[in-house]
Amino acid sequence: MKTLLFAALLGAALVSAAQGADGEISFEYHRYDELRKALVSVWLQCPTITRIYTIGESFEGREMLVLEMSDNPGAHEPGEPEFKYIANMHGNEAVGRELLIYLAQYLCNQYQEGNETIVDLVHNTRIHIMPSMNPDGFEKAASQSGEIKDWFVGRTNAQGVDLNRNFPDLDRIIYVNEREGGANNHLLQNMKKSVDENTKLAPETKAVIQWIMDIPFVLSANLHGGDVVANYPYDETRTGSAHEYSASPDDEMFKSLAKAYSVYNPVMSDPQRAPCRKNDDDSSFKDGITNGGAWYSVPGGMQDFNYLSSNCFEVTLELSCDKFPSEDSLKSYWEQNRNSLVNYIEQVHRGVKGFVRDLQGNAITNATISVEGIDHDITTAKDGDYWRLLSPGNYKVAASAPGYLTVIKKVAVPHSPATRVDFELESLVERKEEEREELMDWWKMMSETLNF
Ligand code: GEM
Ligand code: ZN
Repeated sequence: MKTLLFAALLGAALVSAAQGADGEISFEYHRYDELRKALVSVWLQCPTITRIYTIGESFEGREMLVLEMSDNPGAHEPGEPEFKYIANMHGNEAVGRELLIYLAQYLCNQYQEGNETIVDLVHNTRIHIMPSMNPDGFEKAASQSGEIKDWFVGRTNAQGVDLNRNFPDLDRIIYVNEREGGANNHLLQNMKKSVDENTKLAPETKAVIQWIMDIPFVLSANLHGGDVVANYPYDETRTGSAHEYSASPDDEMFKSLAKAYSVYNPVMSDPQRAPCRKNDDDSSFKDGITNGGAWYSVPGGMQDFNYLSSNCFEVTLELSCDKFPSEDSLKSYWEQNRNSLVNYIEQVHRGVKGFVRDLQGNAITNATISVEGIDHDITTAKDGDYWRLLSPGNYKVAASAPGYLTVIKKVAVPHSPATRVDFELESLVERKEEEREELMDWWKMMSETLNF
């Protein structure tokens, strides 16, 4: 992933950086070039805590830009969780795209003003913000003349692929594994080659898969439009039926995550809210949240792919009845969603976190963290660091790795912050050596006592 320099844009961006410094956010739509400029001006305004990079290119060659925000941009800090927001996967769903630009500006402004919540968040989290996963679709949708946009134009990428149906369908695999036994996590592990060679995967999908594989994301959200609800896994039903509650092993936590978003959005959480359209079936919506399968089954979606291929928990946020509302409504969408967007990032600091090391203090990468009663393991990252999101309660948490003795610990988890639990694993080779020495000592003692 390369850092962009944007030398040509500096002049224009410096002007907007100066405007941004007084905390002003301009609530307007950003076409591709304007999106680039807006991100660059955040970078110029907050250079010590931001970085811009691209994860790849769209089919038509537009960059898939990410603004990273952290006290140490460009690096994973051992023990610090990583978070991502992705919007505009459906190019015609424009609200999320704009909200993420405003969020980047807001976080930068608030950081500079010393807002303690934001300063803490930026110091303790690595936040990645991608306003547009489908820049080609957006340009197509935005270039329609007039205020009213077609419901579908620009939804797919430039090849006509619906990116939220284009991910490897890992739900099908997990449902077989649930019945017949098999891995309960990281299901892409032996399929990486087939992803690289798969011609059905759009370039945008491939870039995001690679991104998910490269960075130890803990939590994310995928911003959509067309309804108002926070949707959580699983998205695809077990039986193939069109509507059926499809709980994941982390159903409790996912409900809590979805609520952490909906509760601060007064429209989403309004029990009196009328459906977006008269004939919509919102019967699965409660407290502004819904299980994906209960709403309608989605195979090949990005949300479940995150959970089943990596350690990342993702929810899907539907933010507006209109997919491409008029520009003068953008400010009110920001006001509805601002606290939710910040509160949702904070959820990354829940559950249990820590390090898994050997007795010499060396990191154990790829160790398994399992929680009794939850059939979904997560794994340690490069430095042996892990983050296991959990709702409040008492748990037995085990750390294991091939060649080591498993350690199990009892942990009490409050609502937040995350409880720190480190594990030291003894290698089986060392254990065998110890046992051999003990046996030798015993034998020596016995032979001396009995005077052999
Ligand atoms: C969605 S995704 C959100 C809903 N998920 C489920 N399981 N119903 C899509 O991709 O169809 C809606 C959208 O396009 O925004
Ligand atoms: Zn969508």
